[in-house]
Amino acid sequence: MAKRVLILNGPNLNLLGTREKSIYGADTLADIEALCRAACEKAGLACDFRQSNHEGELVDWIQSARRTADAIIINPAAYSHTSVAIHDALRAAEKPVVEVHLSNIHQREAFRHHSYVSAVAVGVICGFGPKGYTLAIEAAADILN
Ligand code: DHK
Repeated sequence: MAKRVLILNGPNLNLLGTREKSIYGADTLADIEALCRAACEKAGLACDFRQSNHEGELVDWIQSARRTADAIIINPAAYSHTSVAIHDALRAAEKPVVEVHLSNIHQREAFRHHSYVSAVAVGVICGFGPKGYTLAIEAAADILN
């Protein structure tokens, strides 16, 4: 059976394509989902792609991943910089985590330089736009195989 990867997207990423295009690019979240589905198919992984603006919903999905996923790829968006709850849920999931950011968060405002997720991630990819998701899928496939 194919290994399963849960790809989570945090708040405001539903606005991609219309939001601060000079930072986040012109691709919509649907474009990124299509990219991820193609990359997962190529890597032989089953893809579960989701977005929420709500911290608790993301925590619920991460908790469910304990039973339903083999790896988690997450762009926590603004919750990267604030959420101990998402950090704790990812730690409790005991699955490999790959963190993705579209932008290079280290080039931006100081409040974006720290991520609570990075401490529980195998690795972090930032600054490569949507390609970061395909790099994360390749990394997850390497970890799982
Ligand atoms: C997306 C966001 O919405 C921001 O809050 C983060 C991240 C960066 C990104 O680059 O994908 O600071």
